[in-house]
Amino acid sequence: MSVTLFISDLHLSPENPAMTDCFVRFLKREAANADGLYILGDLFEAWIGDDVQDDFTHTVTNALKSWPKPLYLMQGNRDFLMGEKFAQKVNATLLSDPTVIDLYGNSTLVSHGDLLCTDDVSYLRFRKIVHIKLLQKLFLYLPLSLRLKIAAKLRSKSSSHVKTLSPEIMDVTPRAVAEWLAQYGVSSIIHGHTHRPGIHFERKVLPAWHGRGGALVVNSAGSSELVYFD
Ligand code: LP5
Ligand code: MN
Repeated sequence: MSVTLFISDLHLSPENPAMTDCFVRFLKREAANADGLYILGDLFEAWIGDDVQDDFTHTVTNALKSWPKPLYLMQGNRDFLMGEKFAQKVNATLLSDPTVIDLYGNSTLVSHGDLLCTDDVSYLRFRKIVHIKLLQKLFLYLPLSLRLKIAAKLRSKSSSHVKTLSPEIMDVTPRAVAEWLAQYGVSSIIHGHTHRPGIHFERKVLPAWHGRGGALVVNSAGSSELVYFD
Protein backbone atom coordinates (compact mmCIF):
# COMPACT_ATOMS: atom_id res chain seq x y z
CA MET A 1 0.00 0.00 0.00
CA SER A 2 1.23 3.55 -0.75
CA VAL A 3 2.15 5.77 2.17
CA THR A 4 3.02 9.42 2.74
CA LEU A 5 5.18 10.47 5.68
CA PHE A 6 5.00 13.56 7.89
CA ILE A 7 7.71 14.64 10.32
CA SER A 8 8.61 17.81 12.22
CA ASP A 9 10.55 19.10 15.21
CA LEU A 10 13.74 17.16 14.56
CA HIS A 11 15.75 20.12 15.91
CA LEU A 12 18.87 18.93 14.11
CA SER A 13 22.11 20.65 15.06
CA PRO A 14 25.86 20.06 14.85
CA GLU A 15 25.78 19.47 18.64
CA ASN A 16 23.67 16.33 18.25
CA PRO A 17 25.26 14.20 15.50
CA ALA A 18 23.37 11.08 16.69
CA MET A 19 20.06 12.67 15.70
CA THR A 20 21.45 13.73 12.32
CA ASP A 21 22.53 10.10 11.79
CA CYS A 22 19.05 8.97 12.81
CA PHE A 23 17.54 11.29 10.18
CA VAL A 24 19.91 10.13 7.45
CA ARG A 25 19.03 6.50 8.32
CA PHE A 26 15.32 7.36 8.32
CA LEU A 27 15.53 8.66 4.75
CA LYS A 28 17.24 5.45 3.61
CA ARG A 29 15.17 3.02 5.66
CA GLU A 30 11.71 4.04 6.93
CA ALA A 31 11.18 6.59 4.14
CA ALA A 32 12.58 4.42 1.36
CA ASN A 33 9.24 3.34 -0.12
CA ALA A 34 7.10 6.38 0.68
CA ASP A 35 5.28 8.37 -2.03
CA GLY A 36 6.25 11.68 -0.45
CA LEU A 37 7.71 13.29 2.64
CA TYR A 38 6.48 16.42 4.39
CA ILE A 39 8.83 18.11 6.87
CA LEU A 40 6.54 20.48 8.76
CA GLY A 41 8.99 22.82 10.45
CA ASP A 42 11.82 22.82 12.96
CA LEU A 43 13.95 20.44 10.93
CA PHE A 44 16.75 22.51 12.46
CA GLU A 45 17.38 23.64 16.03
CA ALA A 46 18.09 27.12 14.64
CA TRP A 47 18.56 28.25 11.05
CA ILE A 48 20.48 31.46 10.53
CA GLY A 49 20.41 31.63 6.73
CA ASP A 50 20.57 29.58 3.54
CA ASP A 51 24.13 30.78 2.98
CA VAL A 52 25.62 28.74 5.85
CA GLN A 53 28.11 26.19 4.58
CA ASP A 54 29.48 23.78 7.16
CA ASP A 55 29.86 20.02 7.43
CA PHE A 56 26.60 19.62 9.32
CA THR A 57 24.60 21.57 6.73
CA HIS A 58 26.24 19.63 3.90
CA THR A 59 25.36 16.31 5.51
CA VAL A 60 21.67 17.24 5.86
CA THR A 61 21.55 18.87 2.41
CA ASN A 62 23.08 15.84 0.70
CA ALA A 63 20.78 13.42 2.52
CA LEU A 64 17.68 15.39 1.49
CA LYS A 65 18.92 15.84 -2.07
CA SER A 66 19.44 12.11 -2.49
CA TRP A 67 15.91 11.28 -1.40
CA PRO A 68 14.28 10.51 -4.75
CA LYS A 69 10.57 11.22 -4.14
CA PRO A 70 8.57 14.47 -3.76
CA LEU A 71 9.82 16.41 -0.75
CA TYR A 72 7.94 19.27 0.91
CA LEU A 73 9.42 21.66 3.45
CA MET A 74 7.75 24.11 5.79
CA GLN A 75 9.35 26.62 8.11
CA GLY A 76 8.99 26.25 11.88
CA ASN A 77 9.57 28.72 14.69
CA ARG A 78 13.26 27.82 14.86
CA ASP A 79 14.00 27.67 11.13
CA PHE A 80 11.73 30.37 9.74
CA LEU A 81 14.73 31.70 7.80
CA MET A 82 14.95 28.48 5.77
CA GLY A 83 14.13 29.83 2.34
CA GLU A 84 13.70 29.11 -1.37
CA LYS A 85 17.46 28.85 -1.87
CA PHE A 86 17.70 25.93 0.52
CA ALA A 87 14.54 24.32 -0.87
CA GLN A 88 15.97 24.46 -4.38
CA LYS A 89 19.28 23.05 -3.21
CA VAL A 90 17.52 19.93 -1.89
CA ASN A 91 14.92 19.70 -4.70
CA ALA A 92 12.05 20.41 -2.34
CA THR A 93 8.90 22.48 -2.55
CA LEU A 94 8.69 25.13 0.17
CA LEU A 95 5.12 25.28 1.49
CA SER A 96 3.62 28.29 3.20
CA ASP A 97 2.02 27.82 6.60
CA PRO A 98 -0.73 26.59 6.50
CA THR A 99 -1.27 24.78 3.20
CA VAL A 100 -4.10 22.54 2.04
CA ILE A 101 -2.83 19.31 0.46
CA ASP A 102 -4.61 16.48 -1.31
CA LEU A 103 -3.80 13.39 0.72
CA TYR A 104 -5.09 10.38 -1.25
CA GLY A 105 -8.30 12.26 -2.03
CA ASN A 106 -8.71 13.89 1.39
CA SER A 107 -8.16 17.65 1.66
CA THR A 108 -5.87 18.06 4.64
CA LEU A 109 -4.41 21.19 6.20
CA VAL A 110 -0.71 21.00 7.10
CA SER A 111 0.99 23.47 9.41
CA HIS A 112 3.91 23.77 11.78
CA GLY A 113 1.35 24.43 14.52
CA ASP A 114 2.70 27.48 16.36
CA LEU A 115 0.00 29.71 14.83
CA LEU A 116 -2.63 27.53 16.52
CA CYS A 117 -1.21 28.23 19.99
CA THR A 118 -3.22 31.42 20.33
CA ASP A 119 -2.99 31.58 24.14
CA ASP A 120 0.80 32.00 23.90
CA VAL A 121 0.43 35.72 23.42
CA SER A 122 4.06 36.75 24.05
CA TYR A 123 5.28 34.15 21.55
CA LEU A 124 2.87 35.39 18.87
CA ARG A 125 4.09 38.93 19.46
CA PHE A 126 7.70 37.70 19.10
CA ARG A 127 6.72 35.78 15.94
CA LYS A 128 5.21 38.86 14.34
CA ILE A 129 8.43 40.80 14.89
CA VAL A 130 10.84 38.17 13.56
CA HIS A 131 8.63 37.64 10.50
CA ILE A 132 9.08 41.27 9.41
CA LYS A 133 10.78 40.85 6.03
CA LEU A 134 13.01 43.91 6.37
CA LEU A 135 14.27 42.76 9.77
CA GLN A 136 15.03 39.32 8.35
CA LYS A 137 16.92 40.91 5.47
CA LEU A 138 18.99 43.01 7.86
CA PHE A 139 19.73 39.95 10.00
CA LEU A 140 20.93 38.03 6.93
CA TYR A 141 23.39 40.84 6.12
CA LEU A 142 25.12 40.37 9.48
CA PRO A 143 28.30 38.30 9.65
CA LEU A 144 27.71 34.63 10.48
CA SER A 145 29.45 34.88 13.84
CA LEU A 146 27.06 37.61 14.99
CA ARG A 147 24.01 35.77 13.61
CA LEU A 148 25.08 32.68 15.58
CA LYS A 149 25.39 34.75 18.76
CA ILE A 150 21.94 36.31 18.32
CA ALA A 151 20.37 32.92 17.59
CA ALA A 152 22.00 31.41 20.71
CA LYS A 153 20.74 34.33 22.78
CA LEU A 154 17.20 33.95 21.44
CA ARG A 155 17.28 30.19 22.07
CA SER A 156 18.43 30.66 25.65
CA LYS A 157 15.85 33.40 26.31
CA SER A 158 13.20 31.12 24.85
CA SER A 159 14.29 28.10 26.93
CA SER A 160 14.00 30.07 30.14
CA HIS A 161 10.75 31.68 29.02
CA VAL A 162 8.99 28.37 28.27
CA LYS A 163 9.81 27.13 31.79
CA THR A 164 7.54 29.85 33.15
CA LEU A 165 4.56 28.83 30.98
CA SER A 166 1.87 26.31 31.87
CA PRO A 167 1.62 23.33 29.49
CA GLU A 168 -1.89 24.41 28.39
CA ILE A 169 -0.60 27.74 27.10
CA MET A 170 1.87 25.91 24.85
CA ASP A 171 -0.84 23.75 23.27
CA VAL A 172 -3.15 24.61 20.39
CA THR A 173 -6.47 26.18 21.34
CA PRO A 174 -9.68 24.37 20.27
CA ARG A 175 -10.98 27.68 18.97
CA ALA A 176 -8.05 28.23 16.61
CA VAL A 177 -8.38 24.67 15.32
CA ALA A 178 -12.12 25.08 14.71
CA GLU A 179 -11.51 28.38 12.91
CA TRP A 180 -8.96 26.87 10.53
CA LEU A 181 -11.11 23.81 9.79
CA ALA A 182 -13.96 26.14 8.81
CA GLN A 183 -11.80 28.70 7.00
CA TYR A 184 -9.96 26.13 4.84
CA GLY A 185 -12.93 23.78 4.41
CA VAL A 186 -11.04 20.69 5.58
CA SER A 187 -11.87 17.99 8.10
CA SER A 188 -8.34 17.30 9.26
CA ILE A 189 -5.14 19.10 10.27
CA ILE A 190 -1.63 17.67 10.57
CA HIS A 191 0.80 19.73 12.65
CA GLY A 192 3.80 19.57 14.96
CA HIS A 193 5.38 22.10 17.34
CA THR A 194 3.56 21.18 20.58
CA HIS A 195 5.60 17.98 21.15
CA ARG A 196 2.37 16.23 22.16
CA PRO A 197 2.08 13.49 19.56
CA GLY A 198 -1.32 11.98 19.07
CA ILE A 199 -4.03 11.04 16.62
CA HIS A 200 -7.16 12.93 17.55
CA PHE A 201 -10.48 13.11 15.76
CA GLU A 202 -9.71 16.06 13.50
CA ARG A 203 -6.05 16.62 14.33
CA LYS A 204 -2.87 14.58 14.00
CA VAL A 205 0.08 15.83 16.02
CA LEU A 206 3.64 14.92 15.08
CA PRO A 207 6.26 13.83 17.61
CA ALA A 208 9.45 15.75 18.35
CA TRP A 209 12.67 13.81 17.81
CA HIS A 210 13.82 13.44 21.41
CA GLY A 211 16.16 10.48 21.79
CA ARG A 212 14.44 8.73 18.89
CA GLY A 213 12.79 9.65 15.62
CA GLY A 214 9.08 9.62 14.95
CA ALA A 215 6.77 10.06 11.97
CA LEU A 216 3.13 10.04 11.02
CA VAL A 217 2.45 7.48 8.32
CA VAL A 218 -0.72 7.97 6.27
CA ASN A 219 -1.66 5.24 3.81
CA SER A 220 -3.67 5.38 0.62
CA ALA A 221 -6.66 3.78 2.38
CA GLY A 222 -6.77 6.83 4.64
CA SER A 223 -5.61 5.33 7.93
CA SER A 224 -2.73 6.77 9.89
CA GLU A 225 -0.32 5.74 12.62
CA LEU A 226 2.62 7.18 14.50
CA VAL A 227 5.82 5.19 14.18
CA TYR A 228 9.06 5.53 16.14
CA PHE A 229 12.61 4.46 15.36
CA ASP A 230 16.17 4.75 16.75
O1 LP5 B 1 11.60 27.20 20.42
P1 LP5 B 1 11.15 26.82 21.79
O2 LP5 B 1 10.62 25.42 21.84
O3 LP5 B 1 12.18 27.09 22.83
O4 LP5 B 1 9.93 27.78 22.18
C1 LP5 B 1 9.00 28.23 21.22
C2 LP5 B 1 8.93 29.74 21.29
N1 LP5 B 1 10.24 30.36 21.11
C3 LP5 B 1 10.71 30.62 19.89
C4 LP5 B 1 12.07 31.28 19.81
C5 LP5 B 1 13.04 30.38 19.09
O5 LP5 B 1 13.37 29.25 19.88
C6 LP5 B 1 14.32 31.15 18.71
C7 LP5 B 1 14.83 30.63 17.42
C8 LP5 B 1 16.04 31.34 16.89
C9 LP5 B 1 16.04 31.23 15.36
C10 LP5 B 1 17.24 31.75 14.64
C11 LP5 B 1 17.49 33.23 14.76
C12 LP5 B 1 16.89 34.06 13.69
C13 LP5 B 1 16.73 35.51 14.12
C14 LP5 B 1 16.05 36.33 13.04
C15 LP5 B 1 15.70 37.71 13.46
C16 LP5 B 1 15.02 38.46 12.37
O6 LP5 B 1 10.11 30.35 18.87
C17 LP5 B 1 8.38 30.15 22.65
C18 LP5 B 1 7.02 29.47 22.82
C19 LP5 B 1 7.20 27.97 22.74
O7 LP5 B 1 7.75 27.63 21.45
C20 LP5 B 1 5.92 27.17 22.92
O8 LP5 B 1 5.04 27.38 21.86
O9 LP5 B 1 6.46 29.86 24.05
O10 LP5 B 1 8.18 31.53 22.61
C21 LP5 B 1 8.96 32.34 23.38
O11 LP5 B 1 9.83 31.91 24.09
C22 LP5 B 1 8.55 33.77 23.27
C23 LP5 B 1 9.45 34.70 23.98
O12 LP5 B 1 8.70 35.81 24.33
C24 LP5 B 1 10.64 35.05 23.10
C25 LP5 B 1 11.86 35.36 23.92
C26 LP5 B 1 12.90 36.10 23.13
C27 LP5 B 1 13.06 37.52 23.64
C28 LP5 B 1 14.11 38.23 22.85
C29 LP5 B 1 14.59 39.50 23.50
C30 LP5 B 1 16.08 39.59 23.60
C31 LP5 B 1 16.80 39.42 22.31
C32 LP5 B 1 18.26 39.68 22.38
C33 LP5 B 1 18.92 39.48 21.05
C34 LP5 B 1 20.31 39.94 20.98
MN1 MN C 1 8.27 24.47 16.81
